[in-house]
Amino acid sequence: MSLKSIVENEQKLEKVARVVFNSVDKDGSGLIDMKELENVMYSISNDLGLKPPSRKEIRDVFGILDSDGSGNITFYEFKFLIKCILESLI
Ligand SMILES: [Ca+2]
Repeated sequence: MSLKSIVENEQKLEKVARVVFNSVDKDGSGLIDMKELENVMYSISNDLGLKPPSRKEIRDVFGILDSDGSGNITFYEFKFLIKCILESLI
């Protein structure tokens, strides 16, 4: 399964995003908070061999993703992040 085929297929994207979302949502609340986003950003940058994100970068990403300003990231907001990450890797 190529990255391109995931990005271009809404159902595949949904499936991938759901698996990642559940692994990020450590407390199973159905929402991702700042701490949970911080953990995932650290592990992604680590996996990709990039330097760890700064607090500002984490806050910026959180602010972009939390588009309604609720203080949590919903699954749909998160799915958008996954799509952007995959697209950046293609
Ligand atoms: Ca949570």
